[in-house]
This record gives sequence, C-alpha cells and structure tokens, in this order.
Amino acid sequence: MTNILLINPAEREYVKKEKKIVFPSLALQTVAGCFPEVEVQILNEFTDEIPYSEKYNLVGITINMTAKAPHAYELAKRFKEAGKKVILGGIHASALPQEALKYADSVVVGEVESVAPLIIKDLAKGALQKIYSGPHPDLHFSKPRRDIEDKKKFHMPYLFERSRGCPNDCHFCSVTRQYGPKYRTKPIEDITSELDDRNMAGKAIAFVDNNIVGPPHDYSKAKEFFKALIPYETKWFGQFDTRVEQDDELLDIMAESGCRAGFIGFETIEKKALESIGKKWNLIDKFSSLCYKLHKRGIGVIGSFIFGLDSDTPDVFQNNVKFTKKNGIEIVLFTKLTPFPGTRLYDEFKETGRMLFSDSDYPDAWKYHDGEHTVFKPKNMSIQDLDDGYKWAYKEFYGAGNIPPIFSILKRSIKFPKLYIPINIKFWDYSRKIDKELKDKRLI
Ligand code: B12
Ligand code: SF4
Repeated sequence: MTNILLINPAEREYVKKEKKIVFPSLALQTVAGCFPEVEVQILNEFTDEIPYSEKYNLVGITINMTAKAPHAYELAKRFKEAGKKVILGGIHASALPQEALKYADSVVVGEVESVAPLIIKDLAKGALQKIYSGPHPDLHFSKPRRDIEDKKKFHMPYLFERSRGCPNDCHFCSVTRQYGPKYRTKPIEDITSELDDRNMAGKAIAFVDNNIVGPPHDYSKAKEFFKALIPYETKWFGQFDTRVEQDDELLDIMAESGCRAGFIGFETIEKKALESIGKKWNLIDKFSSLCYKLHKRGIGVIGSFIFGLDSDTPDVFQNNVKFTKKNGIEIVLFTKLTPFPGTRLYDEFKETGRMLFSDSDYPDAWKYHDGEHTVFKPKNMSIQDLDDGYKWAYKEFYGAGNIPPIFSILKRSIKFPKLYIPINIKFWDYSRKIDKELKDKRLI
C-alpha cells in the first residue's frame, strides 16, 4: 500500500521535543484528507522525532510560513539524500515554486484538493511532475483527516475552516493571491456533521479562516452558519474584520454561538498608515466601539498590530500601545512589517531596493521574515527606532519583570482562562527575554 509521511517543520532544528503544543496542522490534516485511500502519517517536528530512514513512497513537507523555509529545505534535502521522493506545499512554496523545486521532486502551488488525484496517479507510475497547480477547489471536497494524530499532543486539537479567499488584497498579505479574491465557504452541514460525529458539545474549537464572517454582503450567510453552531455549545475563536461593529445582530448571534475571542487585524490606529497598505476600509473610528461591543458580549479581543508602515514615525509605538491598554484588549500581537514573497509589498520593496538582504542571502535569510526581525528599510524612522520600539511595546504591554504580572494577566483572562492565561504567560515570557531572543537569532 502507498505510504505517505507528512511533516510540519519547526523554524529550526527542534532537539528538545515538547510533550504538547497548542494546535495540530490543519493544512496537513487537510492534505491527508485528499489521500483517503492511502496510509498517511503526520509528524510535527515540535513533538516528534523525524524518521529519515523509514520506508515511505512520498514525504510531504508544508512550508506554511516563509520563516520556516530554510529549515524545511534542510529536512527535504536529508530525505532526498535518504532516497525518498519529496513534495513541498504551503504558502511559501506556492509563492516561490522554482526556489522550492531545488530541494524537492515536486511542488504544489496553491490548494492541493484539485491536484491530489493526479499526484496519486503519477506517484503510482513513478513519474511525479515538477509543479502541480489546479483551480481553487469547491470546499465541500476538503475533508481533513483528524484520526491520524493523537489528540493528547495538542491543547486545542480541533481546528476548523469555514472559508477561503479574500477580495481585499491588502499589500502585506498573501491570502488574496494564494486563495483568490472570491470568498468561498464550506456547506454548513459539512461542519455540523463533523461536530456531530465527534460529539463536540461544550468543547473548544478554533477556526483558521482569515475572516470567518466574510465580506459585509455575506453576513446573512455568516448568521445562518453561527445559528447552526448554537446547539453544539462549543466555545470557539476565529478571525474577523472590524466591519462587524456595524451589525449588532451578527455580534449577538456570534456570542450566542459560543464565540469567546476574535483575532482582529487592527494593524494600526494611524489612518495614513492604513492607506499605505491598502486597508483604508478598516474602520479606525470604530475600533474602540468594536472592543466595547465584543467585551459586552463576553468576546475577548486578540489584536494584531504592525509597526514600520511607511508613514510610521517613532511615536507610533506609544500611540498603539496606549490604544490596546485603554480598550482592554486581552492579547496583542505586535509584528514588524514584513514583505512576504507573494505579496504586493514584497514586489514593491524588492523593486525599489528596500530589502535589507540581497538575493544571495536567500533562501537562508527567509528565517528572518517572521515578523520579529527588521528585513527592510523603514521610511520615516531608523532600523534602530523600529527594533527598539517593537521591543518596548511588548515589554510595556505584557510586563517584562521576573515575576508574571499576575493581576493583569488574570484581568485579561477572565473571559476564557483556558485560552488566555497560557497565551498571556507565553507572551510575558517572550517580552522578558526579547532582547536575548532577537540577538540569538540575528544574522548580521
Ligand atoms: C491558522 C494560522 C495560524 C495559526 C497556525 C495554526 C496551525 N497549527 O496551523 C497560528 C495562530 C499559530 C499562526 C501563527 C502565525 N502566523 Co499564521 N496563519 C494562519 C492562517 C490564518 C491559516 C492557515 C491554515 O491553517 N489554513 C488552512 C489550510 C488548509 O490551508 P493551507 O495552509 O494553505 O494549506 C493548503 C495548501 O497550502 C496546500 N498545502 C499546505 N501544506 C502542504 C504540504 C504539502 C506536502 C502539500 C502537497 C500541500 C500543502 O494544501 C492545503 C489544502 O489546500 C494563515 C492564512 C492562510 N489562509 O493561510 C496565516 C499565515 C500562514 N500566518 C502567517 C504569519 C505571518 C504568522 C505568524 C508569523 C504571525 C506572527 N507574527 O506571529 C505566526 C507564526 C507562528 C509560528 N512560529 O509558526 C502568514 C504567513 C506569511 C508567510 N508567507 O510567512 C499567513 C499566510 C497570514 C497572512 N496574512 O499573511 N498562524
Ligand atoms: S489582511 Fe485580511 S483582509 Fe487583507 S487581504 Fe489579508 S485576509 Fe484579506
């Protein structure tokens, strides 16, 4: 029988294995679901030893983050040296298939559902093609296999996906090019029947969608979906955009359906900066009201902010941190602007000579494209300003002393302690070690 090994790589060699990590890889469970007749094993480098010498007909590695690419290529090389056929997929491999092909036999560009049957046929013939690329699939055909992995290895073993695709094409984001501009959804019954099968009543689940409610003209379908979730009494969190502020009924239904946290791309509280990344539709004037409305309904806010946008000056750090504190945001994610391949931002910065690394530094330098490192020349501040401001923001929000700021962590975690306490503690730990962390990983 055909035997496939799928690997979720870490960003670097992971010698000391974890007992438990937060999530499994829905990408790999989904890839496995496309090969229902085949024996598939999924390994996470964070928790599992990687067996290079076992017998596999094919080894698949996901490069779902650009920062993982150098290490993923290293793993691919080791498997090739051990005589295995290797296939790469995921958002980075899709953006730069010719680079990925230097380390593998095949690369899947985009979503695997529409090309999986061909891959299996070619594998049986012993004639894998170099590039596989198909149309954006109907999500009804995307059925992840969750039975393969041991649930005990994950704090939150259940990741779901309602949709793919986004019409907005923000300059820093890969999603529109990877999944197309059309918002595609799974039939509601595909999700509810899985919840039935797994007896999910009362359990915590995460939706990985970039926007679980979709564009505003689709809210009626989102409402229908959330209503269908109500009887399951799950507690869920997902990502959505700020325009939900304008529909109280939608917010009510979301809360009733078990939403306990929303991951929201505020990006910045500076209007000009939002315009510079093609996200001026983001409702800056409603940010505070949105936080208030979500909190009122028992929904916590996980806010994402980007520093180093073209109009940003050194006071941007203070202004944004002040906003997050004032509005009681439970968890913040500060990232430095990062030109990921496959985005408009990357094309623009490369063309205008604003990348800090030269072509010969890649692929190794991809490991710095992680949102923590500065990889481009900022416009209205120095690289030092960006580095210092980024570190300051984390320390200021999470506290950077030797003892966790227990009172503020508990205050921020009241709504969903199981989720918020570990994440808050993780970020507190990150902020107190931030100088060392960034120095250790630095290339130049
Ligand atoms: C969920 C998610 C997370 C979760 C990950 C949970 C998990 N275990 O998977 C969490 C919250 C941890 C996370 C964190 C981060 N994330 Co994230 N995340 C996502 C998100 C929203 C969905 C990913 C997903 O599961 N999609 C569903 C699966 C089914 O789709 P898929 O991965 O594309 O897989 C399909 C194909 O690519 C292909 N495929 C994929 N792998 C393989 C492998 C093989 C062998 C084959 C054949 C095919 C194949 O087939 C699949 C089915 O069609 C994406 C955006 C997006 N839509 O991709 C961002 C995204 C991947 N994240 C991103 C980033 C930047 C981050 C962070 C760095 C943010 C930060 N600054 O902290 C961190 C990094 C954490 C880390 N160190 O790993 C960026 C990556 C950009 C880039 N080029 O690197 C994305 C694209 C978001 C964006 N707007 O740009 N993230
Ligand atoms: S940042 Fe969000 S809204 Fe913008 S293109 Fe990406 S997924 Fe769409």
